Amino acid sequence: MTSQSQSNDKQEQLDQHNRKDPQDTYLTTDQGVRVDHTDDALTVGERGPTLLEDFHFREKVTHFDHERIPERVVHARGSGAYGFFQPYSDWLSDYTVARFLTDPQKQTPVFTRFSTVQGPRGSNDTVRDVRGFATKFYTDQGNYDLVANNMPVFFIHDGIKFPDFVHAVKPEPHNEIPTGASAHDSLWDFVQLQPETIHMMMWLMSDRAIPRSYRMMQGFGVHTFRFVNAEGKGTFVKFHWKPMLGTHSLVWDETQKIAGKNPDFNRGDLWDAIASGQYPEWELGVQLVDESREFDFDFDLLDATKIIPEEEVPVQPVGKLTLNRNPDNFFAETEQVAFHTANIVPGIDFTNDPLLQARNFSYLDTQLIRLGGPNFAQLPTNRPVAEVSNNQRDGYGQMRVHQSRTSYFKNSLSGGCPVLAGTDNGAFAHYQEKVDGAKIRKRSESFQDYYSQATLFWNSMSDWEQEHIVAAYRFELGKVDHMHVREGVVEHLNHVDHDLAVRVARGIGVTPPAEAATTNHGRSSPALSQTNTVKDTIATRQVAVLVAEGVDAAEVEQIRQGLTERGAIPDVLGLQDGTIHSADAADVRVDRAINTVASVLYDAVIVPGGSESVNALSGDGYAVHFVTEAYKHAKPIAACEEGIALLQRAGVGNIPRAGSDAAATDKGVVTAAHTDGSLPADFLEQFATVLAGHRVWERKTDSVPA
Ligand code: HDE
Repeated sequence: MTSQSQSNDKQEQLDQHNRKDPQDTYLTTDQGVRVDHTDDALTVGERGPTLLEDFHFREKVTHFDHERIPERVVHARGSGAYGFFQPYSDWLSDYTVARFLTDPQKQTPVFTRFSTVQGPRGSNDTVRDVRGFATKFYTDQGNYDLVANNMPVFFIHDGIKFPDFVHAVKPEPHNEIPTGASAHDSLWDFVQLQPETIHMMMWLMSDRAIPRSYRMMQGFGVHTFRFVNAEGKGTFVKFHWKPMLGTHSLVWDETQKIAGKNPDFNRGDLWDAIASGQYPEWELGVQLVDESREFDFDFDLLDATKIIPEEEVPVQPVGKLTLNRNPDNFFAETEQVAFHTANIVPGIDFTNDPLLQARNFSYLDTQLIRLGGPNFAQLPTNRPVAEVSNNQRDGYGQMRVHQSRTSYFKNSLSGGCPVLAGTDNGAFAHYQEKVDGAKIRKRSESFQDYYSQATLFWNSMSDWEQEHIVAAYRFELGKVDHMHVREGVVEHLNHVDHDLAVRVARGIGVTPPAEAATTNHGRSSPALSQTNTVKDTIATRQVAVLVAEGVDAAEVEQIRQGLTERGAIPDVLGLQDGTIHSADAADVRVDRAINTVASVLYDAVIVPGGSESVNALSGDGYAVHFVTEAYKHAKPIAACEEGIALLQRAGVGNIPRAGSDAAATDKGVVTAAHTDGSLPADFLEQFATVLAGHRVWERKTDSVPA
């Protein structure tokens, strides 16, 4: 049952109708007949054939045989949670009649599912890929789905190309390789032949494609949608989700190692944060554009390969999304949830963005095959809290028992029910847009600028972000067998930025272009850089504290407490699990043995003092590698007194120590000497400041062997 703090209309509906706890029940067949034996089938004698009349065996195995449904054709691997959305105020009511966005008293229940795109259900979490961020709002006016991604643009601008794009990015058809990766010939062949992909490819090669956590990534509705107010006036709108913990990413080498050490890294992270009460939160923001300004931009608002730079149209905060409840059952809830861009409510409407128009067809269509028939809206996670009443009947899996002898409109036999509503009692009214034109297959000229915004993105990146982008292009294109494909991509990059093209070309055996194909316009949008994200919290950061017999117990306790108070999660890792002892025989609880984890699963490392402990750790290859690898991945590292020796052993450079030149030391390496048996007061504060910045990007680690 739902706890009081998580209770809302949706949870009460699930409590009443759908949750099933096996506590205090007998094992039965699907027909409710109690079963006394389920380990041996009914056979003729102890060694004879199995009998057809064993209804329990046949039902059990038949059910099992049918337990798989088609996975999503894209976004197959995902993870979801329930929560609520609450607006800050009613300021949006001038623009939209959607009450869930305008009533600050109202908490609207939601279900959000995050996903990767390319890989199958069983693939790794930390692949280079776009992440889905789909939210179903169970509003009083019906379900509204905001089916978003963590990147604000898309690969193509017309949905008719979507099957081509997906076929190109998915594992290649002859050998079904690679899984969960875009580094292969067919994707890059598609890219070099479809330059509208280039802006999105910049995002995909950036660190946005390897988020540290679903809780630390932005979400974007991508398309220009439309708000409609009480007077029927429309306003263009772009939706943004901003994570309260900031937008942070992993390092590419790290992601590949995590894929082996913990393929469920992002899914587990979401689950654990919610289970421990550290609820993830995002702020919903909107960019609003008056319809009179439709043609005021140097790109087309209907082109989903373009952003509206935040510096041109600010993102205005609307309210907050909080996820506070994990599902009870992955299949029933997360696998069966069905999103659809056309699930909209009064106050929100579409535009003629050709990508959006195609999606409005695709999502309903795909649910019919995936969920096996037209009644999937009755499944528990999909069911609206708003009343549903219509003349749609029958079909596979009909759960309702409709009463009355009519299932048609108009009728007189059932008093005309269900009756039509008007806008005064909440009916949806389509926005009245005048459209006039010839039937043609031709995309507007205003969609044809493929490079300007790719250049804007590149110009907005800090040095370290640009380095990561160049390295990503080199890695991906370095996996492409066909040289003409590599060359084709470099040619496009030369339209984005000459320096970018030259740097990529040099790494992949392509002759660098002699001169720029287009002059870089020099504009940038600081909001696009992760350098400018939230950096004032260490909440939920995982910190490894390395210990062995003889560790300074007081320090471990101080570290544990200091980090926990700041919302971080210390994990005390020992050479073995259980309880160990300090030099003065105090007990130290080890959370887990170091060889069951790896540095790539943590955000930072601390080595407390204690000579015996540090000697033992320094003699253990796994512990030494742990520190070296964390250093390589630009993570904050701290050591107390004797612990500094482990950093030296691990090859950590520029360690700050008494007498060392402060300017030459590594800002991300924090050290402390004991003062009166305890850590200096500012030690953890200094460490927390570095950790809040996520990584120490200015650290040069190319020569670190890990
Ligand atoms: Fe999707 N997309 N998509 N997509 N998409 C699906 O629907 C599709 C696009 C997105 O957690 C499918 O239920 C077309 C943009 C998310 O269940 C399918 C086009 C954006 C999810 C489909 C796009 C998205 C999907 C597969 C181009 C970001 C996962 C299974 C016209 C704004 C939802 C399903 C979940 C899933 C079609 C482009 C986001 C086949 C045809 C742009 C987050 O219907």
